[in-house]
Amino acid sequence: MRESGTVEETSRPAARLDIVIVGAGFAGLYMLHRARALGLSVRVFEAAGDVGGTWYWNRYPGARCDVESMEYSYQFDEALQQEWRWSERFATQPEILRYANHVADRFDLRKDIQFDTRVVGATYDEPMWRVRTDKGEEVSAQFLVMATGCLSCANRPEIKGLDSFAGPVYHTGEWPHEEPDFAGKRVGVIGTGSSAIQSIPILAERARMLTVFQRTANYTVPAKNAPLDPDFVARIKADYPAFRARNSLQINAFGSNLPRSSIPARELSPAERRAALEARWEYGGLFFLGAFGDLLLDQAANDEAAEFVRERIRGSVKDPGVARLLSPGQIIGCKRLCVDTGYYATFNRPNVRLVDISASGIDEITPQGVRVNGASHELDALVFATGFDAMTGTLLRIDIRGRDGKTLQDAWRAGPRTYLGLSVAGFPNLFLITGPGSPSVLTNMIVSIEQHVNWIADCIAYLGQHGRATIEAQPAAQEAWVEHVGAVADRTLYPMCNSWYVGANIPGKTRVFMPLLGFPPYVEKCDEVAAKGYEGFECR
Ligand code: NA7
Repeated sequence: MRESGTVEETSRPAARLDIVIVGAGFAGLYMLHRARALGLSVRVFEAAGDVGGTWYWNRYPGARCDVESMEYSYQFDEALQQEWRWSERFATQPEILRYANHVADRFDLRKDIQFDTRVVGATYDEPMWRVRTDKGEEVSAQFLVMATGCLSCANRPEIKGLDSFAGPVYHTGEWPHEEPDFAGKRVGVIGTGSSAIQSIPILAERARMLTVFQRTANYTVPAKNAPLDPDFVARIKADYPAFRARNSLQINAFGSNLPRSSIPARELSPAERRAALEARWEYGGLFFLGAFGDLLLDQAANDEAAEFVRERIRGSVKDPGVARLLSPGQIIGCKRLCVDTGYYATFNRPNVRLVDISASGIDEITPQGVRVNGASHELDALVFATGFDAMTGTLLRIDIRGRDGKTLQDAWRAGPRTYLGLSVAGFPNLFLITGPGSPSVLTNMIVSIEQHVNWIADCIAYLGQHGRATIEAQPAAQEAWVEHVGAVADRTLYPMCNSWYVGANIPGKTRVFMPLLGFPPYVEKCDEVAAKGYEGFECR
Protein backbone atom coordinates (compact mmCIF):
# COMPACT_ATOMS: atom_id res chain seq x y z
CA MET A 1 0.00 0.00 0.00
CA ARG A 2 1.62 3.25 -1.12
CA GLU A 3 0.46 6.82 -1.40
CA SER A 4 -1.60 7.37 -4.51
CA GLY A 5 -2.80 10.63 -5.90
CA THR A 6 -1.28 14.04 -5.38
CA VAL A 7 -2.56 17.56 -5.04
CA GLU A 8 -2.10 18.00 -8.79
CA GLU A 9 -3.90 14.80 -9.80
CA THR A 10 -7.10 15.12 -7.78
CA SER A 11 -8.95 17.95 -6.14
CA ARG A 12 -10.63 15.94 -3.38
CA PRO A 13 -9.22 14.09 -1.61
CA ALA A 14 -5.81 15.66 -2.24
CA ALA A 15 -3.99 12.54 -1.14
CA ARG A 16 -5.12 9.05 -0.22
CA LEU A 17 -3.10 7.51 2.50
CA ASP A 18 -3.39 4.43 4.61
CA ILE A 19 -2.80 6.32 7.79
CA VAL A 20 -2.58 9.88 9.07
CA ILE A 21 -0.88 10.52 12.38
CA VAL A 22 -1.41 13.77 14.26
CA GLY A 23 1.61 14.81 16.30
CA ALA A 24 5.34 14.13 16.15
CA GLY A 25 6.13 13.70 19.81
CA PHE A 26 7.24 10.34 21.16
CA ALA A 27 3.87 8.79 20.25
CA GLY A 28 3.77 10.05 16.67
CA LEU A 29 7.40 9.19 15.98
CA TYR A 30 7.05 5.58 17.03
CA MET A 31 3.65 5.22 15.34
CA LEU A 32 5.25 6.43 12.11
CA HIS A 33 8.06 3.92 12.49
CA ARG A 34 5.63 1.04 13.05
CA ALA A 35 3.30 2.15 10.24
CA ARG A 36 6.20 2.17 7.81
CA ALA A 37 7.23 -1.30 8.90
CA LEU A 38 3.71 -2.46 7.99
CA GLY A 39 4.18 -1.03 4.51
CA LEU A 40 1.49 1.62 5.00
CA SER A 41 1.50 4.96 3.26
CA VAL A 42 1.64 7.49 6.05
CA ARG A 43 1.86 11.17 6.77
CA VAL A 44 2.38 12.87 10.10
CA PHE A 45 1.10 16.39 10.70
CA GLU A 46 2.84 18.38 13.40
CA ALA A 47 1.90 21.89 14.53
CA ALA A 48 5.42 22.60 15.79
CA GLY A 49 8.45 23.35 13.69
CA ASP A 50 10.19 20.14 14.73
CA VAL A 51 9.81 16.83 16.56
CA GLY A 52 9.53 16.37 20.33
CA GLY A 53 5.95 17.22 21.32
CA THR A 54 5.85 18.10 25.02
CA TRP A 55 9.62 18.44 25.02
CA TYR A 56 9.54 20.81 22.07
CA TRP A 57 7.11 23.20 23.76
CA ASN A 58 7.96 22.96 27.46
CA ARG A 59 11.39 24.53 27.27
CA TYR A 60 10.99 26.78 30.33
CA PRO A 61 14.03 27.10 32.61
CA GLY A 62 14.41 24.00 34.78
CA ALA A 63 12.14 21.75 32.69
CA ARG A 64 13.07 18.18 33.48
CA CYS A 65 11.44 14.76 33.48
CA ASP A 66 10.28 13.26 36.80
CA VAL A 67 10.82 9.70 35.53
CA GLU A 68 14.43 8.53 35.68
CA SER A 69 16.27 8.90 32.40
CA MET A 70 17.32 5.23 32.16
CA GLU A 71 13.59 4.47 31.96
CA TYR A 72 12.41 7.47 29.98
CA SER A 73 13.29 6.22 26.52
CA TYR A 74 12.08 3.78 23.89
CA GLN A 75 12.71 0.09 24.30
CA PHE A 76 11.67 -1.11 20.85
CA ASP A 77 15.19 -1.15 19.48
CA GLU A 78 18.01 -2.71 21.48
CA ALA A 79 20.75 -0.88 19.54
CA LEU A 80 19.04 2.45 20.19
CA GLN A 81 18.76 1.89 23.92
CA GLN A 82 22.35 0.70 24.10
CA GLU A 83 23.85 3.59 22.16
CA TRP A 84 22.03 6.52 23.77
CA ARG A 85 23.78 8.06 26.79
CA TRP A 86 21.90 10.06 29.39
CA SER A 87 23.98 12.33 31.55
CA GLU A 88 21.83 12.75 34.66
CA ARG A 89 19.46 10.73 36.81
CA PHE A 90 16.59 13.00 35.71
CA ALA A 91 17.10 14.32 32.19
CA THR A 92 16.68 17.97 31.29
CA GLN A 93 14.32 19.12 28.54
CA PRO A 94 17.19 19.94 26.12
CA GLU A 95 18.64 16.46 26.55
CA ILE A 96 15.28 14.75 26.00
CA LEU A 97 14.71 16.88 22.93
CA ARG A 98 18.13 15.85 21.62
CA TYR A 99 17.06 12.25 22.12
CA ALA A 100 13.81 12.79 20.16
CA ASN A 101 15.86 14.35 17.35
CA HIS A 102 18.31 11.47 17.44
CA VAL A 103 15.45 8.99 17.02
CA ALA A 104 13.98 11.01 14.15
CA ASP A 105 17.37 11.06 12.39
CA ARG A 106 18.30 7.48 13.14
CA PHE A 107 15.09 6.09 11.64
CA ASP A 108 14.88 8.75 8.95
CA LEU A 109 11.43 9.81 10.14
CA ARG A 110 11.33 13.47 9.09
CA LYS A 111 10.59 12.81 5.44
CA ASP A 112 7.05 11.71 6.32
CA ILE A 113 6.40 14.54 8.77
CA GLN A 114 4.81 17.79 7.68
CA PHE A 115 5.85 20.42 10.24
CA ASP A 116 4.22 23.76 11.04
CA THR A 117 0.89 22.24 10.10
CA ARG A 118 -1.98 21.94 12.55
CA VAL A 119 -4.82 19.52 11.94
CA VAL A 120 -8.05 21.47 12.42
CA GLY A 121 -10.67 18.91 11.45
CA ALA A 122 -11.28 15.29 10.55
CA THR A 123 -14.53 13.86 9.20
CA TYR A 124 -15.36 10.19 8.77
CA ASP A 125 -16.65 9.73 5.27
CA GLU A 126 -17.05 5.97 5.07
CA PRO A 127 -14.68 4.24 4.58
CA MET A 128 -12.09 7.04 4.89
CA TRP A 129 -11.20 9.88 7.21
CA ARG A 130 -10.93 13.28 5.56
CA VAL A 131 -8.36 15.31 7.45
CA ARG A 132 -8.07 19.09 7.12
CA THR A 133 -5.15 21.28 8.13
CA ASP A 134 -4.73 24.96 8.90
CA LYS A 135 -2.91 25.29 5.59
CA GLY A 136 -6.16 24.55 3.75
CA GLU A 137 -4.95 21.11 2.72
CA GLU A 138 -7.11 17.99 2.82
CA VAL A 139 -5.97 14.39 2.77
CA SER A 140 -7.89 11.19 3.25
CA ALA A 141 -6.77 8.12 5.09
CA GLN A 142 -8.18 4.80 6.16
CA PHE A 143 -6.84 5.18 9.70
CA LEU A 144 -6.44 8.27 11.83
CA VAL A 145 -4.17 8.16 14.85
CA MET A 146 -4.22 10.97 17.36
CA ALA A 147 -0.75 11.18 18.86
CA THR A 148 -1.56 14.58 20.27
CA GLY A 149 -0.28 14.18 23.83
CA CYS A 150 -2.03 14.57 27.15
CA LEU A 151 -0.58 17.93 28.16
CA SER A 152 -0.49 19.89 24.92
CA CYS A 153 -3.29 22.43 25.19
CA ALA A 154 -2.02 25.31 27.32
CA ASN A 155 -4.42 26.67 29.94
CA ARG A 156 -4.39 30.44 29.72
CA PRO A 157 -6.90 31.60 32.31
CA GLU A 158 -8.98 34.61 31.44
CA ILE A 159 -7.93 37.21 33.96
CA LYS A 160 -9.35 40.71 33.76
CA GLY A 161 -6.93 43.16 32.16
CA LEU A 162 -4.46 40.56 30.85
CA ASP A 163 -4.20 42.22 27.45
CA SER A 164 -3.30 45.52 29.05
CA PHE A 165 -0.06 44.27 30.62
CA ALA A 166 2.83 46.34 29.27
CA GLY A 167 5.55 43.70 29.51
CA PRO A 168 5.99 40.30 27.87
CA VAL A 169 3.73 37.41 28.91
CA TYR A 170 4.95 33.81 28.74
CA HIS A 171 3.38 30.40 29.30
CA THR A 172 5.65 27.61 30.53
CA GLY A 173 4.02 25.20 28.06
CA GLU A 174 4.71 27.47 25.07
CA TRP A 175 8.07 28.87 26.03
CA PRO A 176 9.89 30.89 23.34
CA HIS A 177 12.90 29.41 21.59
CA GLU A 178 14.94 32.47 22.32
CA GLU A 179 15.41 32.47 26.08
CA PRO A 180 13.93 35.64 27.61
CA ASP A 181 16.41 37.83 29.47
CA PHE A 182 15.11 38.42 32.98
CA ALA A 183 18.24 40.12 34.30
CA GLY A 184 17.31 43.22 36.29
CA LYS A 185 13.59 42.49 35.80
CA ARG A 186 10.69 42.07 38.19
CA VAL A 187 9.07 38.79 37.17
CA GLY A 188 5.73 37.39 38.28
CA VAL A 189 4.82 33.69 38.17
CA ILE A 190 1.17 32.64 38.31
CA GLY A 191 0.73 29.05 39.46
CA THR A 192 2.62 26.65 41.70
CA GLY A 193 2.31 23.31 39.89
CA SER A 194 5.15 21.21 38.59
CA SER A 195 6.25 23.69 35.89
CA ALA A 196 6.36 26.56 38.38
CA ILE A 197 8.14 24.47 40.99
CA GLN A 198 10.83 23.50 38.48
CA SER A 199 11.30 26.99 37.09
CA ILE A 200 11.00 29.19 40.20
CA PRO A 201 14.45 28.37 41.67
CA ILE A 202 16.09 29.28 38.35
CA LEU A 203 13.96 32.35 37.67
CA ALA A 204 14.79 33.58 41.17
CA GLU A 205 18.48 33.49 40.29
CA ARG A 206 17.94 35.34 37.02
CA ALA A 207 15.40 38.01 37.99
CA ARG A 208 15.88 41.07 40.13
CA MET A 209 12.63 40.30 41.93
CA LEU A 210 10.38 37.24 41.65
CA THR A 211 6.77 37.34 42.82
CA VAL A 212 4.92 34.02 43.00
CA PHE A 213 1.11 34.07 42.94
CA GLN A 214 -0.10 30.90 44.63
CA ARG A 215 -3.69 29.66 44.52
CA THR A 216 -3.03 26.21 46.00
CA ALA A 217 0.15 25.09 47.72
CA ASN A 218 1.53 21.90 46.18
CA TYR A 219 3.56 19.08 47.60
CA THR A 220 7.02 18.67 46.18
CA VAL A 221 9.82 16.28 47.07
CA PRO A 222 13.51 16.69 46.30
CA ALA A 223 14.72 15.10 43.07
CA LYS A 224 18.18 14.32 44.46
CA ASN A 225 19.27 14.62 40.89
CA ALA A 226 22.89 13.77 40.11
CA PRO A 227 25.11 12.74 37.22
CA LEU A 228 24.44 9.13 36.29
CA ASP A 229 26.77 6.61 37.83
CA PRO A 230 28.50 4.69 34.99
CA ASP A 231 28.34 1.42 36.97
CA PHE A 232 24.59 1.80 37.45
CA VAL A 233 24.17 2.45 33.72
CA ALA A 234 26.38 -0.53 32.83
CA ARG A 235 24.36 -2.83 35.10
CA ILE A 236 21.11 -1.79 33.40
CA LYS A 237 22.54 -1.97 29.90
CA ALA A 238 23.92 -5.44 30.57
CA ASP A 239 20.32 -6.65 30.37
CA TYR A 240 18.15 -3.70 29.39
CA PRO A 241 15.14 -5.86 28.39
CA ALA A 242 14.97 -7.43 31.86
CA PHE A 243 15.05 -3.97 33.44
CA ARG A 244 12.23 -2.86 31.13
CA ALA A 245 10.23 -5.97 31.99
CA ARG A 246 10.60 -5.32 35.73
CA ASN A 247 9.43 -1.73 35.27
CA SER A 248 6.40 -2.71 33.24
CA LEU A 249 5.22 -4.84 36.17
CA GLN A 250 5.06 -1.77 38.42
CA ILE A 251 1.66 -0.17 38.88
CA ASN A 252 2.88 3.03 37.15
CA ALA A 253 5.22 1.25 34.71
CA PHE A 254 8.34 2.72 36.27
CA GLY A 255 10.50 2.58 39.36
CA SER A 256 11.48 -1.06 39.81
CA ASN A 257 14.73 0.09 41.44
CA LEU A 258 12.69 0.97 44.51
CA PRO A 259 9.26 -0.62 44.15
CA ARG A 260 6.21 0.62 46.02
CA SER A 261 5.97 -0.99 49.43
CA SER A 262 3.24 -3.60 49.70
CA ILE A 263 2.86 -3.04 53.45
CA PRO A 264 0.00 -0.82 54.63
CA ALA A 265 0.97 1.93 57.05
CA ARG A 266 -1.13 0.49 59.87
CA GLU A 267 0.98 -2.66 59.90
CA LEU A 268 4.11 -0.61 60.68
CA SER A 269 5.13 0.90 64.00
CA PRO A 270 5.41 4.72 64.17
CA ALA A 271 9.20 4.40 64.03
CA GLU A 272 9.03 2.13 60.99
CA ARG A 273 6.66 4.50 59.22
CA ARG A 274 8.97 7.41 59.93
CA ALA A 275 11.98 5.46 58.68
CA ALA A 276 10.15 4.51 55.47
CA LEU A 277 9.27 8.15 54.74
CA GLU A 278 12.76 9.36 55.55
CA ALA A 279 14.39 6.73 53.34
CA ARG A 280 12.13 7.62 50.40
CA TRP A 281 12.69 11.36 50.93
CA GLU A 282 16.44 10.79 50.86
CA TYR A 283 16.19 8.59 47.76
CA GLY A 284 14.40 11.41 45.95
CA GLY A 285 11.65 11.66 43.35
CA LEU A 286 8.19 10.17 43.00
CA PHE A 287 9.28 7.06 44.91
CA PHE A 288 8.13 8.94 48.02
CA LEU A 289 4.54 7.93 47.30
CA GLY A 290 5.54 4.26 47.53
CA ALA A 291 6.50 4.48 51.20
CA PHE A 292 3.32 2.62 52.25
CA GLY A 293 1.22 0.18 50.28
CA ASP A 294 -1.89 2.20 51.10
CA LEU A 295 -0.55 5.74 50.85
CA LEU A 296 -3.10 6.59 48.16
CA LEU A 297 -5.82 4.37 49.56
CA ASP A 298 -6.06 5.23 53.21
CA GLN A 299 -6.58 8.71 54.62
CA ALA A 300 -4.56 8.11 57.80
CA ALA A 301 -1.58 6.75 55.86
CA ASN A 302 -1.79 9.70 53.51
CA ASP A 303 -2.07 12.20 56.38
CA GLU A 304 1.15 10.90 57.87
CA ALA A 305 3.09 11.30 54.62
CA ALA A 306 1.58 14.77 54.08
CA GLU A 307 2.55 15.91 57.57
CA PHE A 308 6.07 14.61 56.99
CA VAL A 309 6.40 16.92 53.97
CA ARG A 310 4.93 19.87 55.85
CA GLU A 311 7.52 19.29 58.56
CA ARG A 312 10.25 19.42 55.92
CA ILE A 313 8.79 22.69 54.59
CA ARG A 314 8.92 24.20 58.09
CA GLY A 315 12.53 23.02 58.32
CA SER A 316 13.50 24.63 55.00
CA VAL A 317 11.63 27.92 54.98
CA LYS A 318 12.85 30.44 57.54
CA ASP A 319 9.79 32.73 57.70
CA PRO A 320 7.07 30.76 59.54
CA GLY A 321 4.31 32.71 57.77
CA VAL A 322 5.72 31.81 54.35
CA ALA A 323 6.24 28.20 55.45
CA ARG A 324 2.60 28.05 56.50
CA LEU A 325 1.44 29.39 53.13
CA LEU A 326 3.63 26.90 51.28
CA SER A 327 2.20 23.99 53.29
CA PRO A 328 -0.46 22.11 51.34
CA GLY A 329 -3.53 20.80 53.11
CA GLN A 330 -4.92 18.42 50.50
CA ILE A 331 -4.25 14.72 50.02
CA ILE A 332 -0.67 14.14 48.97
CA GLY A 333 -0.37 12.55 45.54
CA CYS A 334 -3.91 13.08 44.36
CA LYS A 335 -2.67 16.12 42.47
CA ARG A 336 0.46 15.02 40.71
CA LEU A 337 3.34 15.11 43.18
CA CYS A 338 6.06 17.56 42.10
CA VAL A 339 9.78 16.86 42.11
CA ASP A 340 12.12 19.79 42.63
CA THR A 341 15.62 21.04 43.17
CA GLY A 342 15.77 23.73 45.84
CA TYR A 343 12.14 24.90 45.63
CA TYR A 344 11.33 25.59 49.27
CA ALA A 345 14.73 27.13 50.05
CA THR A 346 14.16 29.59 47.18
CA PHE A 347 11.61 31.34 49.39
CA ASN A 348 14.43 32.29 51.80
CA ARG A 349 15.94 34.55 49.14
CA PRO A 350 15.47 38.28 49.68
CA ASN A 351 14.33 38.76 46.06
CA VAL A 352 11.47 36.22 46.22
CA ARG A 353 8.02 36.91 47.58
CA LEU A 354 4.95 34.72 47.83
CA VAL A 355 1.48 36.16 47.31
CA ASP A 356 -1.50 34.15 48.50
CA ILE A 357 -4.37 34.32 46.01
CA SER A 358 -6.32 31.39 47.46
CA ALA A 359 -9.17 33.47 48.83
CA SER A 360 -10.28 35.47 45.82
CA GLY A 361 -7.75 35.02 43.03
CA ILE A 362 -6.20 37.87 41.11
CA ASP A 363 -8.29 41.09 41.04
CA GLU A 364 -6.88 42.18 37.72
CA ILE A 365 -3.80 42.56 35.60
CA THR A 366 -2.84 46.15 34.92
CA PRO A 367 -0.23 47.62 32.54
CA GLN A 368 2.20 47.74 35.50
CA GLY A 369 1.55 44.38 37.11
CA VAL A 370 -0.92 42.30 39.09
CA ARG A 371 -3.41 43.44 41.69
CA VAL A 372 -4.42 41.12 44.52
CA ASN A 373 -6.74 42.15 47.34
CA GLY A 374 -6.36 45.75 46.25
CA ALA A 375 -2.54 45.65 46.53
CA SER A 376 -0.44 46.22 43.38
CA HIS A 377 2.56 44.07 42.56
CA GLU A 378 4.64 45.84 39.94
CA LEU A 379 6.14 43.59 37.29
CA ASP A 380 8.16 43.79 34.08
CA ALA A 381 7.31 40.27 32.85
CA LEU A 382 4.66 37.71 33.62
CA VAL A 383 4.93 33.92 33.47
CA PHE A 384 1.81 31.77 33.37
CA ALA A 385 2.63 28.38 34.85
CA THR A 386 -1.04 27.53 34.80
CA GLY A 387 -0.89 24.10 33.21
CA PHE A 388 -3.03 22.51 30.55
CA ASP A 389 -6.50 21.52 29.51
CA ALA A 390 -5.23 18.01 30.06
CA MET A 391 -6.06 14.80 28.20
CA THR A 392 -9.05 16.09 26.24
CA GLY A 393 -8.24 19.74 25.41
CA THR A 394 -6.19 19.13 22.28
CA LEU A 395 -8.57 16.49 20.90
CA LEU A 396 -11.66 18.62 21.46
CA ARG A 397 -10.30 21.70 19.78
CA ILE A 398 -10.02 19.68 16.57
CA ASP A 399 -13.37 19.36 14.78
CA ILE A 400 -13.56 15.56 14.78
CA ARG A 401 -16.74 14.11 13.29
CA GLY A 402 -17.47 10.41 13.28
CA ARG A 403 -20.29 8.31 11.91
CA ASP A 404 -23.41 10.32 10.93
CA GLY A 405 -21.57 13.59 11.50
CA LYS A 406 -21.50 13.16 15.28
CA THR A 407 -18.85 15.36 16.82
CA LEU A 408 -16.38 14.24 19.45
CA GLN A 409 -17.44 17.29 21.46
CA ASP A 410 -20.97 15.86 21.60
CA ALA A 411 -19.83 12.33 22.31
CA TRP A 412 -17.73 13.60 25.25
CA ARG A 413 -20.10 16.19 26.64
CA ALA A 414 -20.43 14.27 29.91
CA GLY A 415 -16.68 13.64 30.01
CA PRO A 416 -14.46 11.52 27.78
CA ARG A 417 -15.82 8.07 26.86
CA THR A 418 -13.49 5.56 25.30
CA TYR A 419 -12.97 1.84 25.05
CA LEU A 420 -9.53 1.05 26.51
CA GLY A 421 -8.56 4.69 26.07
CA LEU A 422 -7.75 3.69 22.49
CA SER A 423 -10.99 4.00 20.61
CA VAL A 424 -14.34 5.81 20.66
CA ALA A 425 -17.69 4.26 19.69
CA GLY A 426 -19.05 5.95 16.56
CA PHE A 427 -15.57 6.88 15.35
CA PRO A 428 -14.37 3.93 13.25
CA ASN A 429 -10.65 3.54 12.56
CA LEU A 430 -9.80 6.42 14.88
CA PHE A 431 -7.15 5.55 17.44
CA LEU A 432 -6.04 7.58 20.44
CA ILE A 433 -2.56 7.13 21.86
CA THR A 434 -2.60 7.42 25.66
CA GLY A 435 -6.17 8.64 25.54
CA PRO A 436 -8.45 9.18 28.54
CA GLY A 437 -9.40 5.83 30.01
CA SER A 438 -5.87 4.45 29.60
CA PRO A 439 -3.10 4.58 32.24
CA SER A 440 -1.30 7.36 30.32
CA VAL A 441 -0.35 10.20 32.67
CA LEU A 442 -0.17 7.91 35.70
CA THR A 443 2.64 5.97 34.08
CA ASN A 444 5.99 6.43 32.40
CA MET A 445 4.52 7.94 29.24
CA ILE A 446 7.01 6.38 26.86
CA VAL A 447 6.18 2.90 28.11
CA SER A 448 2.46 3.56 27.68
CA ILE A 449 3.06 5.06 24.24
CA GLU A 450 4.95 2.00 23.03
CA GLN A 451 2.29 -0.34 24.38
CA HIS A 452 -0.44 1.62 22.58
CA VAL A 453 1.46 1.96 19.32
CA ASN A 454 2.25 -1.76 19.29
CA TRP A 455 -1.39 -2.60 19.97
CA ILE A 456 -2.63 -0.26 17.20
CA ALA A 457 -0.06 -1.53 14.69
CA ASP A 458 -0.97 -5.16 15.48
CA CYS A 459 -4.65 -4.29 15.14
CA ILE A 460 -4.15 -2.71 11.72
CA ALA A 461 -2.14 -5.75 10.61
CA TYR A 462 -4.91 -8.04 11.89
CA LEU A 463 -7.56 -6.16 9.92
CA GLY A 464 -5.49 -6.48 6.75
CA GLN A 465 -4.89 -10.19 7.32
CA HIS A 466 -8.60 -10.83 7.90
CA GLY A 467 -9.86 -8.73 5.00
CA ARG A 468 -11.53 -6.20 7.28
CA ALA A 469 -11.55 -2.48 6.51
CA THR A 470 -12.84 -0.99 9.74
CA ILE A 471 -12.75 -1.45 13.48
CA GLU A 472 -15.06 0.35 15.86
CA ALA A 473 -15.69 0.12 19.59
CA GLN A 474 -19.06 -1.34 20.55
CA PRO A 475 -21.08 1.11 22.67
CA ALA A 476 -21.74 -1.50 25.38
CA ALA A 477 -18.04 -2.34 25.71
CA GLN A 478 -17.26 1.35 25.93
CA GLU A 479 -19.86 1.98 28.64
CA ALA A 480 -18.52 -0.93 30.68
CA TRP A 481 -14.99 0.42 30.27
CA VAL A 482 -15.91 3.94 31.38
CA GLU A 483 -17.57 2.44 34.44
CA HIS A 484 -14.50 0.33 35.15
CA VAL A 485 -12.13 3.32 34.97
CA GLY A 486 -14.32 5.23 37.43
CA ALA A 487 -14.71 2.26 39.77
CA VAL A 488 -10.95 1.68 39.97
CA ALA A 489 -10.36 5.35 40.79
CA ASP A 490 -13.13 5.36 43.39
CA ARG A 491 -11.29 2.73 45.40
CA THR A 492 -8.49 5.28 45.93
CA LEU A 493 -8.02 8.81 47.22
CA TYR A 494 -7.26 10.11 43.71
CA PRO A 495 -10.65 11.58 42.76
CA MET A 496 -10.85 13.61 45.96
CA CYS A 497 -9.03 16.79 45.01
CA ASN A 498 -9.16 19.50 42.38
CA SER A 499 -6.56 18.07 40.04
CA TRP A 500 -6.22 18.18 36.28
CA TYR A 501 -6.75 14.36 36.40
CA VAL A 502 -10.42 15.20 37.00
CA GLY A 503 -10.45 18.33 34.84
CA ALA A 504 -10.98 20.58 37.87
CA ASN A 505 -8.42 23.14 36.68
CA ILE A 506 -10.54 24.19 33.70
CA PRO A 507 -13.68 26.20 34.48
CA GLY A 508 -16.76 24.39 33.17
CA LYS A 509 -15.00 21.11 32.33
CA THR A 510 -16.99 18.01 33.25
CA ARG A 511 -15.47 16.45 36.33
CA VAL A 512 -14.45 12.85 35.58
CA PHE A 513 -11.35 10.98 36.67
CA MET A 514 -9.73 10.49 33.26
CA PRO A 515 -6.71 8.17 33.51
CA LEU A 516 -6.92 4.49 34.49
CA LEU A 517 -4.95 3.34 37.51
CA GLY A 518 -2.77 0.29 37.10
CA PHE A 519 -0.56 -0.46 34.10
CA PRO A 520 -0.07 -4.27 34.36
CA PRO A 521 -3.77 -5.26 34.47
CA TYR A 522 -4.44 -2.79 31.67
CA VAL A 523 -1.84 -4.42 29.43
CA GLU A 524 -3.32 -7.82 30.22
CA LYS A 525 -6.77 -6.58 29.22
CA CYS A 526 -5.53 -5.09 25.94
CA ASP A 527 -3.71 -8.32 25.10
CA GLU A 528 -6.77 -10.38 25.95
CA VAL A 529 -9.02 -8.18 23.79
CA ALA A 530 -6.67 -8.68 20.84
CA ALA A 531 -6.29 -12.42 21.47
CA LYS A 532 -10.07 -12.81 21.40
CA GLY A 533 -10.26 -11.27 17.92
CA TYR A 534 -10.72 -7.71 19.21
CA GLU A 535 -13.43 -8.41 21.71
CA GLY A 536 -15.69 -5.41 22.29
CA PHE A 537 -15.00 -4.09 18.81
CA GLU A 538 -16.95 -4.46 15.59
CA CYS A 539 -14.62 -5.38 12.71
CA ARG A 540 -16.13 -5.13 9.24
P1 NA7 B 1 -0.47 22.24 36.86
O1 NA7 B 1 0.09 21.15 37.66
O2 NA7 B 1 -1.88 22.11 36.38
O3 NA7 B 1 -0.33 23.57 37.72
C1 NA7 B 1 -0.96 24.76 37.33
C2 NA7 B 1 -0.84 25.78 38.43
O4 NA7 B 1 -1.49 26.96 38.01
C3 NA7 B 1 -1.53 25.34 39.71
O5 NA7 B 1 -0.81 25.82 40.79
C4 NA7 B 1 -2.89 26.05 39.59
O6 NA7 B 1 -3.51 26.28 40.82
C5 NA7 B 1 -2.48 27.33 38.94
N1 NA7 B 1 -3.58 27.98 38.26
C6 NA7 B 1 -4.34 27.49 37.24
N2 NA7 B 1 -5.26 28.38 36.87
C7 NA7 B 1 -5.08 29.46 37.67
C8 NA7 B 1 -5.74 30.71 37.77
N3 NA7 B 1 -6.77 31.01 37.00
N4 NA7 B 1 -5.30 31.59 38.70
C9 NA7 B 1 -4.27 31.28 39.49
N5 NA7 B 1 -3.60 30.10 39.45
C10 NA7 B 1 -4.01 29.21 38.55
O7 NA7 B 1 0.40 22.54 35.57
P2 NA7 B 1 1.97 22.36 35.36
O8 NA7 B 1 2.31 22.90 34.04
O9 NA7 B 1 2.71 22.90 36.52
O10 NA7 B 1 2.19 20.81 35.38
C11 NA7 B 1 1.43 19.96 34.55
C12 NA7 B 1 2.04 18.59 34.50
O11 NA7 B 1 3.20 18.63 33.68
C13 NA7 B 1 2.54 18.04 35.80
O12 NA7 B 1 1.55 17.46 36.58
C14 NA7 B 1 3.57 17.04 35.36
O13 NA7 B 1 2.93 15.87 34.98
C15 NA7 B 1 4.15 17.67 34.14
P3 NA7 B 1 -4.57 25.21 41.41
O14 NA7 B 1 -3.74 24.08 41.93
O15 NA7 B 1 -5.45 24.79 40.25
O16 NA7 B 1 -5.31 25.97 42.45
